[in-house]
Amino acid sequence: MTSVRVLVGVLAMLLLVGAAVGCGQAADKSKQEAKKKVEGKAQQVKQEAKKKGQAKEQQAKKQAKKKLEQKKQDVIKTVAIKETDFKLSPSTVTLSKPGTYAFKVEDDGSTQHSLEIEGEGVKSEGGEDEGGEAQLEQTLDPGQSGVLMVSFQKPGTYEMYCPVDGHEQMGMKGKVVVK
Ligand SMILES: [Cu+2]
Repeated sequence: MTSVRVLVGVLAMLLLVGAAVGCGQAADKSKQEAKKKVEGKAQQVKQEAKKKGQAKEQQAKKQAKKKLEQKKQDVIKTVAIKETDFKLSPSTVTLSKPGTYAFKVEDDGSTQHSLEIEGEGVKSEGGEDEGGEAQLEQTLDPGQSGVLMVSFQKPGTYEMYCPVDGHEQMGMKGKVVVK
């Protein structure tokens, strides 16, 4: 009888120990799961932040592109003017309507030249602006070119010439007709 009691006692102890170990393992398991959960969430937050950052960057890029396109649209046309010693080519430029135009001026001569356009209604865009005239910011060296942005605010005939000493009198002049 005694041995049976001992056996029961041992079995009961084993069961208890087993339960305790099982409990511990379960606790470990739930700890690990909690850790996994936290890590997973942190990663998710990180990824979302990354996504947000990328979206923001893309939006900024889009806006910059839009702005650039808007600026391009504002310029109705680019007009090429070649300057030689001492002529403007073409010497008459005809534009279909008032608005902003880009004059791409190239010095094809062997001395320095520049370009100025004047008349009531001329507004310089970015260059020197003294009211009624627009002048290329720089004097061009032979082979060099520059862009003069000009806004014509109304139809009319405008003067254009090279403002370098005496060049206008030598023939470096022409006109811009705005329809
Ligand atoms: Cu000149």
